[in-house]
Amino acid sequence: MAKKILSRSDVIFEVIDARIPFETRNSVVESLARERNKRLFIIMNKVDLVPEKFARKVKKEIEKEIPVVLFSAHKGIGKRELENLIRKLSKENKLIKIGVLGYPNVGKSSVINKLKGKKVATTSPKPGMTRGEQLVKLAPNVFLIDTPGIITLEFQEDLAVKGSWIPEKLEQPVEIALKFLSKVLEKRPQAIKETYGVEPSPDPYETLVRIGERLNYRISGGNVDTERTAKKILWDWIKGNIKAYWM
Ligand SMILES: Nc1nc2c(ncn2[C@@H]2O[C@H](COP(=O)(O)OP(=O)(O)OP(=O)(O)O)[C@@H](O)[C@H]2O)c(=O)[nH]1
Ligand SMILES: [Mg+2]
Repeated sequence: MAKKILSRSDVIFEVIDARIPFETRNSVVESLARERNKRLFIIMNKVDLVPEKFARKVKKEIEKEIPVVLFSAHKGIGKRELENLIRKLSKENKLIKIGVLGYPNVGKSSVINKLKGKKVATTSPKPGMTRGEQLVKLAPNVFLIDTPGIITLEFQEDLAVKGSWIPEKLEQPVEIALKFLSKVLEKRPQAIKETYGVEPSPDPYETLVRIGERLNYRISGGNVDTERTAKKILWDWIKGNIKAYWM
């Protein structure tokens, strides 16, 4: 499907999640764009969830290779800049189709809705919302193509940390939440306190238990329901409730 959409697009917008910009750069999208000689731009969405300084630093780094627009579909940041870019691109072609691609849940449909100025594409915190492709007319000669998220061949745990996987569908949510927590503990432990009001422990498992106690998620007998806690943590990450980010 990625190949089909790529060959039909004149330009590619690769949407990434500003919190985990490098992890959400999609190697399938980037290599296909390169192979087929398509102009590629990175839309770094959800910049409302990271400090401006961090976003600028990432932009500078990625722009060694690919132009980047800092964007927030929620706050409207970067809308003007992206509109100008599209206008410029559309002057070069009579008719222009822009394929909007990227991992699940990075906000592809939300970016399209923001540009369109109304809700034309369905969005949801649930990864895998967009199923088929959808052509959205932005101007008489400009079309955006909304697409389902593209995942690459990688471990389920890595996809889960990218927010590309529905937590309920994970085989081992606890292990995956621990992997995610260890990343947060390394990069921005205060996010745990901010979100859950508990002190993080250097040990991810202990941190998970503290969060479960605070949420009062228990199994019969009184112990913490680690599985339910794990899923809640992963959902909070997907929903942008945990303010962590890393390069
Ligand atoms: N904080 C924040 N959340 C956003 C932003 N853009 C999208 N989201 C949220 O991210 C989630 C996914 O958005 P979608 O637009 O459905 O993402 P998508 O890439 O189309 O997802 P799939 O169709 O599942 O691949 C939703 O809960 C959105 O509300 C943004 O700029 N900031
Ligand atoms: Mg979508």
